Amino acid sequence: MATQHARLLAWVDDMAALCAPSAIHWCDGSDREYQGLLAGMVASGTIVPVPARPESFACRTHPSDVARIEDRTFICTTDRADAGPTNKWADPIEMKATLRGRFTGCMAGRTLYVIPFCMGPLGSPMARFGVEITDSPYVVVSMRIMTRMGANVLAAMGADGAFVPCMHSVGAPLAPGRSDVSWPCATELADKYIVHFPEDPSIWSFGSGYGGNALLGKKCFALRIASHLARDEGWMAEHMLILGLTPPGAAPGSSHTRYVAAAFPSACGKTNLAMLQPSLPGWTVRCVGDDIAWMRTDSDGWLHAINPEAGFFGVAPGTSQESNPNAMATIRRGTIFTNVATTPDGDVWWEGMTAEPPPQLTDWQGRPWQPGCGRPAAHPNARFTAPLSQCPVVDPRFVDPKGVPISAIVFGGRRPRTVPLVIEAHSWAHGVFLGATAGSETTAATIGQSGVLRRDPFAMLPFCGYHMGDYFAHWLEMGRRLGAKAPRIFFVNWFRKGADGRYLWPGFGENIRVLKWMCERLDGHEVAVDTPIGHLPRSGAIDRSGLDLDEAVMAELCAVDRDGWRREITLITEEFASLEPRVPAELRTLLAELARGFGGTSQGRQA
Ligand code: GTP
Ligand code: SPV
Ligand code: MN
Repeated sequence: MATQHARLLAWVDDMAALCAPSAIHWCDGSDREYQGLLAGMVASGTIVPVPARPESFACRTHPSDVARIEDRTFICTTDRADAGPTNKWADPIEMKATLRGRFTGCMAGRTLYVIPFCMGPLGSPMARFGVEITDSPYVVVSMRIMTRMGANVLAAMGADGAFVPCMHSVGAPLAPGRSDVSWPCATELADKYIVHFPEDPSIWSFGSGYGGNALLGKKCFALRIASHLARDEGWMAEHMLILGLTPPGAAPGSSHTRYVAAAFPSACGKTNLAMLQPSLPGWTVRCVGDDIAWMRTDSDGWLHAINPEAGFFGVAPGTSQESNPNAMATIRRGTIFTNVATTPDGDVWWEGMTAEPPPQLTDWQGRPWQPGCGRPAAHPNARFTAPLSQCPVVDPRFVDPKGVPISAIVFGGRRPRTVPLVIEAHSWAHGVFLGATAGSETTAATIGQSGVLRRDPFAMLPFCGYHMGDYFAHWLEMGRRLGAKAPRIFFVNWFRKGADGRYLWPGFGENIRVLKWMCERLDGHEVAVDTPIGHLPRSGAIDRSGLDLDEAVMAELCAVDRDGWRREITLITEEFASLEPRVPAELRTLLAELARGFGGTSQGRQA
C-alpha cells in the first residue's frame, strides 16, 4: 500500500498478527472496489439485490445483532471516576488483555480490510482521520457511504498524520450451512464488546456487525472519542442534526438562511427534521446532517458546525412518501437496506411505508409474512444506508470546510406527557439546564425495553465519552466563550399525547410551524409568554393556517402541567444526585429556581 506512515503500518502489522487473516486488503475507496465488494457479497449471500431500486441491496442480521448495545459499551479511563456513573467502565489494561484474547485468530481464513477514513470534509480544519480494520465487507461498503474513505484519505494523512485506530471484528466464523443471516456475530450479548480508550485514543469493537457497533466512525469515534477530545480542546461533538432554514421570499443559502442544530435521542426524529418538507408555503429546509454535529467557535466568534459524516444510516419504519418524501427520494437508488422486509416484486417494505401492507412479504428474518400474522415485517430498528449527496434537499454547504454558523440549538425527546410542544430557554445557562435534564422514552435503536422514560441529557446518554457532570460544565464554559454570539436554545416535543393516547401534534412537515415561531423569536417578535419552565408560544402565535387543529388542542400542547412538572423536578433531582459531586452549581441553582416556580423545593417536598 502506498503509505509511508510508520505508525499506521506498524499497527496494521500488529493487528494482522493478532487476527491471523488469510489476506489483507487496503481500501482505496474506488468505485471499482465498491462494485467488487458488492458483487462478492451477492455471490456469498451476504446481501441480495433489490431490483426495484438501482444499485440497491438488502441484508438480514442475526436476531442478537439488530441495534446498539449499551450494556456492552465501555469507556476505559485510567481513573474510573472520569467515565462517570452514566458509562460502563472497565480497567484499560485488563480490558485490552481481554480484547486481545477475543481477537486472537478471529479472522482465520478471511480477509482483513483496512479502511482509512476522514470524519468531516477532507481538508477542513475541523476534520479528523481514523483507520478502521474490519473483517466485514458490509462494514467496508457502509463506511464508503457514511464517510470519506480510501486512497485520498491515506494520502492526506501523510507519513505521520494523527488517526484514531478503530479495530473491528464480527467475531465468529459463519457456521457451515448457516445462510439465513448475512454475517456471523457473537450471538451471546456477553461476548460482544464496544470499547473506547479515550486516553489513547482508540476503539475496539468485537462481536457485532450492526450500525453504531461496527461503523466505528459514527458513534464510537465522532461522538464518544470526539466528545472527550472536544472537552480537552474546547469544541463540541454532539448527537445533532444540522439544517438550513430559509423564510419565504429569500433564497436558500442567502444571508436570510439560518442554521439550526438539534439533538434528539436515537429514533426521536433527527433524520425527519433534517430533511423536512415544509407544509407552510415559501419556507425551505436544507439538510447539512442528520445525526452528528462537530461545532467550534470560528475566528468570527460565532459557533460553526460541520457534519462529520457523508451519509445517512436512517430508521426505515415510519418513513413514507407522506412523512418524509425527501428520504424516500434519497433511497430510490444506491442504498443498502438492513433488516427490512422484501416484496415478491423485488422491492423493500417496512411498517408505515404504505397505509396498507402488501398481502405477502418476506420478513426481516427471511420468513413468509402476511398482514395480521402478529409480527412486524421489518425490524423496528431496520435502517437504510445512503449517501447524503442523493438527498434532493442536501444543503450545498454540507461540504463547506468552515462549517455553517449556528443561530439556534434545539433539544427534544419523546414525552407523551408534561413537556410542551416548544419552550425557549431564558438564557444559555437555562438552555444548558434544559439539555441536561432532558428525558425521553427509549426506542428500538438500542437493545433493551422500548418506551421507558429515562433521562437522556443532550441526547448524549449513550454517547458521552466522559463524566456527564463535566460535560454539563463544558457546555456552560462554551456559553461563556460565545457570549453575545451564543445561539439561542429551544426545547421541542413532537410526541405529546392526548387522553385518547394519540399524538396531539401532526409532526413531520408541520414541524415547520414551530421552526417559524423560533425564527420570530430570533427576530425579536413578541410571540411568547414567560413561565417557570421558559418562554412558551403566546396563544395564537404558532401559525395554524391550513392546518386542521383546534385552538383547544393547541392550548393542550402548550399547557404547563403543574403536577407533571412537580414529578419532573423529583426526577431531575434524582438525576443530579447521581452525578454529584460534578453537577455545576449554576445548574443546581436553576433547579432550585424551577422548584420555587412550582411552589416547592428541589429537596423533595413535592408530591
Ligand atoms: P437515530 O438515527 O436513531 O439517531 O434517529 P433519529 O433521531 O434520526 O430519528 P428519525 O428521524 O429516524 O425518526 C425515528 C422515528 O420517529 C421514525 O419512525 C419517524 O417516523 C418518527 N418521527 C420522526 N419525526 C416525527 C414527528 O415529528 N412526529 C411523529 N409522531 N413521529 C416522528
Ligand atoms: C442511533 O442509535 O442514534 C443511531 C443508529 O443513529 S446507530 O448508528 O446504530 O448508533
Ligand atoms: Mn443517532
